[in-house]
Amino acid sequence: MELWYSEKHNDDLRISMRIKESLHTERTPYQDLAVLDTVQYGRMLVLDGLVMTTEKDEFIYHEMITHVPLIAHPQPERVLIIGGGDGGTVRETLRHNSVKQVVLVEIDGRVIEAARKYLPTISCALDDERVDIRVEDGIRFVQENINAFDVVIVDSTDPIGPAEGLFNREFYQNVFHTLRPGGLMVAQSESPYMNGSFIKRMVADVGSAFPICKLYMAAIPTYPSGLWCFLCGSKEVDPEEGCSDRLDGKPLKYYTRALQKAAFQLPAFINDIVSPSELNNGE
Ligand code: SPD
Repeated sequence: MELWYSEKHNDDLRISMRIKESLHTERTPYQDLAVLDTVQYGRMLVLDGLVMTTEKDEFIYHEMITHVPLIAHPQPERVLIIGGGDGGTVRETLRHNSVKQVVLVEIDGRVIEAARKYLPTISCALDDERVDIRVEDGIRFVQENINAFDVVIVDSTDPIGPAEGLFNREFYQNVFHTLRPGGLMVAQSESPYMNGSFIKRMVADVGSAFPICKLYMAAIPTYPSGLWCFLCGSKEVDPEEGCSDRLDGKPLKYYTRALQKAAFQLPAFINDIVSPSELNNGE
């Protein structure tokens, strides 16, 4: 008998993947968690019925959410990751030799435990001595830690359930204050096909907290529509730029130095959703 995972993207659209085996399912205090072994994408972490990451395509999301802000910063030493309990963003952050400490604030400790057990290629850097893991609420963490980080990466789930409070103006203002002078943040910001009005609101909220607000994209096959956005808020540096050789020789599979700028070139339909005057792209 064939076993299929089916994810509902809206009332008229679902995507399905054939699975070899269900490795783990549980209800954590925050969400439904599953690890499935798929034929096409290898092992896959699913939270509340939505794909978070898979062994085969995780490199795209994790490299792009990490290296764009870290290369834009001239000397990132302290990095805060909110969410990201699977460890992929931690792994990429530690490729930057300038980084002295990574604080991972994940509200759901079960995500970390499941990733350690079932997704070793993604969670492999969680035990690095530079990593400080806190199982707590990222919303409160940024309220209580002022002027503490060079880069903040909001590697959250979708804006429903436990991550809802990571997508509003007050949260971005607190992220601004948790950053040191010259710091910048990036937040995963959903699909421009499926969530255009949500992205527009997010741009308004980040743009009200940061003087520089830029949107960039990557193609991620297992996320709804396959096209994904990331939103950057920066105090000072232009996230399209960056001149570090920190990544030279590292075994990357998606990010290139040319993409640092190219990822910010938006197609016309996104410019129709968020007009260039609402963003600083290309300035
Ligand atoms: N719709 C999926 C959005 C998931 C974004 N976060 C993924 C976490 C991977 N570290």
